Amino acid sequence: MTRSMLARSTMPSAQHPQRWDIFCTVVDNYGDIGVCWRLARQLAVEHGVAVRLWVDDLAAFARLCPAVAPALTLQAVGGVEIRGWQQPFPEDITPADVVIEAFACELPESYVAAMAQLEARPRWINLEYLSAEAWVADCHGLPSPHPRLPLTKHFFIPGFDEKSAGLLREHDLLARHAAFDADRWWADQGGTPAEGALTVSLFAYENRAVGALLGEWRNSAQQVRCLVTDSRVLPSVSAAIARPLAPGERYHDGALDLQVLPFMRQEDYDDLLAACDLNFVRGEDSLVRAIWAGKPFVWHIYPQDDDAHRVKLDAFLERYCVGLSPAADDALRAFWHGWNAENATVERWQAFAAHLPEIAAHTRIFCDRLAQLPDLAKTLADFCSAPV
Ligand code: TRH
Repeated sequence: MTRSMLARSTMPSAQHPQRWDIFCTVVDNYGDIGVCWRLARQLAVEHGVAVRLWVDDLAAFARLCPAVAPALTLQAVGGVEIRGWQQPFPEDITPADVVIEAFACELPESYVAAMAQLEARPRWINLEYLSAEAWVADCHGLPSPHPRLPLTKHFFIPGFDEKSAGLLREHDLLARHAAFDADRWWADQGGTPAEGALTVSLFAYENRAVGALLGEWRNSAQQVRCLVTDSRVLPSVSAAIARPLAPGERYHDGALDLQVLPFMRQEDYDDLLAACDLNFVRGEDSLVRAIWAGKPFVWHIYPQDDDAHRVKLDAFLERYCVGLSPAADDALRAFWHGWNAENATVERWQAFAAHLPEIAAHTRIFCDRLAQLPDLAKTLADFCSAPV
């Protein structure tokens, strides 16, 4: 297969570098490939460039994009050329005009050497993890010269203001959410929720507070329709109800109506977020998608050994909570901190739930404000087309 065989939905634009390589290693979970896949598609579809996405774990990729065949080391999906990143790396690959190493994954040595041989040196980007912390403003865009070769890498850091790389957002995402037909979606999930029910999606890591949360919902005056994703939180749910639950199963107890969903296509996960009143999300990519859904959410941050995640969580809360009433602010922070504590709790759930209408209006404004910033694919395309 050659590049010319790849589908193109828009004509390449004249000003952007035309060939892009994105390298992705799947460390654990789905965030690394989730981000790279969105970026690759958006660059191809909205910026009309030829993208080659190198992924070391096609089986993980296929879970969120079932069109990917794990056994094929070369294939085209959604306008993107997908390559299995195997060892040893092929010697005959010509580096692209822009080379993105996602989340500091290490590029093949032979590939880096080939980059240095090219007359027009590629733009080399290290796409970092998202952070709301203040240091991002000082580090985003910084150059890092190679110690031996005539190459310079630039740091690209996604974030929440114009001094960062911005956030991934397709140009039509908010319009798609606005046009989303929730009634129809719920009908496909086995029935519209009871009148006045709180609808919740639950995507998280293992969490000891799940039992207490399900207890709150079971005893609540309001019906709770909870959709649990097939993720690391599922064993916590099964343990809490003392019954193994598999995708497709449903469980009723008191006011709680709980349903387990199979792991879904990435696009379908967006619909889930749009359909629910409250979304529990985790990691990086689902956090950003929850913001764009414009609904209240609770973030289970990826835990780090040195507790760096707590600083990151608070930096995000500082931005997100601006403008909330003191009572809603207190309840939200207490609940988020409890959910993320080592001995997790459901601190002030009832106060948090009581403030959901205010938090919903607030999140809508937060979403619209962030949508005024250029999205990550655009910042990247502009940066890479600027003269060196
Ligand atoms: O899977 P994650 O926990 O990924 C994390 C983070 O990226 C973290 O920063 C990183 O250090 C760690 O991995 C290694 O959560 P995240 O980032 O939300 O990614 C999940 C992806 O999976 C996201 O793109 C949404 C997608 N998804 C589906 O496609 N289908 C599903 O059913 C679900 C639940 C998620």
